[in-house]
Amino acid sequence: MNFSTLRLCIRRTWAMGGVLRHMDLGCRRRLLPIFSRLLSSPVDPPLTAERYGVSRLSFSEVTAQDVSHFQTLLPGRVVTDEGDLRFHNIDWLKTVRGHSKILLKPRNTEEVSQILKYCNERNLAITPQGGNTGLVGGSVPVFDEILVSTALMDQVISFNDVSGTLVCQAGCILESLNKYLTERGYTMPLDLGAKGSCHIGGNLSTNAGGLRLLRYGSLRGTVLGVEAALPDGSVLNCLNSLRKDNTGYDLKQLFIGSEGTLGIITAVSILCPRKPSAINVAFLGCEDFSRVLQVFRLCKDQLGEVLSACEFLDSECMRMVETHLKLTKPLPESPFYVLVETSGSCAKHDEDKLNAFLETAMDSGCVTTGTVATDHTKILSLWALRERITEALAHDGYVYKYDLSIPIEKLYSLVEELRDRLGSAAQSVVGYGHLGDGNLHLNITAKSHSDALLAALEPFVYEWTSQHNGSISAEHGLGFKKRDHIYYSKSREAVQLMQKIKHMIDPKGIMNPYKTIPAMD
Ligand code: FAD
Ligand code: 2HG
Ligand code: ZN
Repeated sequence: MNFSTLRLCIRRTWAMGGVLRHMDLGCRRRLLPIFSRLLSSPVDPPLTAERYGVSRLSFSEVTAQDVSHFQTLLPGRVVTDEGDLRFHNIDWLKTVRGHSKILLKPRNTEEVSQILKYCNERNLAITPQGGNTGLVGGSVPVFDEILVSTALMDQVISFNDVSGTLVCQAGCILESLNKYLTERGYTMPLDLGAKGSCHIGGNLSTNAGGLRLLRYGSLRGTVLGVEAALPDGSVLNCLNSLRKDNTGYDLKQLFIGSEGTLGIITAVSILCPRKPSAINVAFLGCEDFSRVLQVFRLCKDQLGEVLSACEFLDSECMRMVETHLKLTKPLPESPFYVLVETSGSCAKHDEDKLNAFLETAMDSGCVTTGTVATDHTKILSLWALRERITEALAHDGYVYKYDLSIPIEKLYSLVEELRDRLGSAAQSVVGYGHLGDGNLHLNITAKSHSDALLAALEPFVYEWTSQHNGSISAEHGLGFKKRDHIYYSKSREAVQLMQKIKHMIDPKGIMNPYKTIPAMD
């Protein structure tokens, strides 16, 4: 089938499938966490300590004197009301719950430093919190840790419109930063479904990957500098704006991906690319996963430098977004879908390349159906089918979430094996993710949490991943839920060195305890 025939089919498909819902995605993203909470069960998850049988470490408990100290330090910015704390004690997935009695809202680095110094002296444990969109239980307390929120640290400090270097406070919301940059002809080098709520400090602390990693690389490359308050209250200023700096150890890397266990990131310097002026999205249907892989290979061959994203989802994911979010499938039913995005500076050039790619993909049979969008609203609608899967799954029941790096040729095999293994014990087993990064998001849903289902999943999923030379966390981190599984991806020696680093920077262990790094033997 040539491309003009494809276009015709596409038009017909649009007509048959009905018009995609046009919506203000920005607005929905901002409301996403609130809606999800309102729409799903009002029942809180059990306390983490009870469900997982964790023992509290010997930290001090917050006293009335501590509260009044914080009220003097942060007038009007200390939250102690149980109702107001509820959102902050429960994770986005509603699977873990702590019972912190206090949340602090500093405005600047100095205040964060004062909080940490005081807590360290008093042996009070802390959980740093950004947008609370983390998916591994790292952003909420396990017991009564003091919550330190970056919500009021939301100022842009500087932007250099020649180099594209943005320096900002850690609490800036990702989507707000992107808006700020768009107005100046630039864009953020990362994008994710939680952009309306997550903070840039949270993004760095989890080393978030997201939808643009294929094009712009990981935060380990685009972040130029970090400022962080350490547990003893001292401030580490590595807020560099240089692209090249080979003087000694690169300390900012310690804070990227450390999930709040070493200190609190207070400011960030990040290199931002120019906003591409031409964007196209193709949404394609494939008959099986081997054809999905052929599409990816073809994308790299024929789209090369303009390829900016290559994502995939299976038909179960499509069913989820149709059922729970009422999104409309823009194509006839296919076992797999691939979303290909091109971004560049010359619309004609990119369109020619995309057309040639689509023609080859159709002629070779690796794609059976497809649709293309060049206008902004349609592009957003197609992206919503991929970006909103997490949200749709949250409406399906209790979600067991795995975020795995797997050699690409085996990326989908685990999903198939699990379907056989679990049978009717699971409501749904879905696979989707960042095809271009070799990152599978494997999600299993069930009516409610069940120890038996968990036992069927773990350690099976981790063992399988390790045997296939994968990683048990590609981009979400370890947090509370995956901490003790680190050994599937890291050697004993590597974990021991991490423990030593943690002990050196945080000898009392007050920073986000019970998370990320297993306790020393
Ligand atoms: P939080 O959830 O508040 O915190 C995450 C961790 O970082 C916690 O351990 C916390 O203690 C620590 N932390 C937060 N701020 C600081 C700070 N300033 N200093 C030190 N530690 C801190 N993740 C991806 O990688 N890719 C995706 O594509 C993606 N898509 C998502 C889509 C949806 C709908 C949702 C709900 C989540 C998604 N996530 C994704 C996961 C999540 O959004 C990211 O991990 C995000 O980076 C977390 O940012 P946050 O501000 O919400 O951090
Ligand atoms: C995504 O890529 C996020 O959509 C979330 O990383 C993945 O919910 C998930 O499993
Ligand atoms: Zn992801």
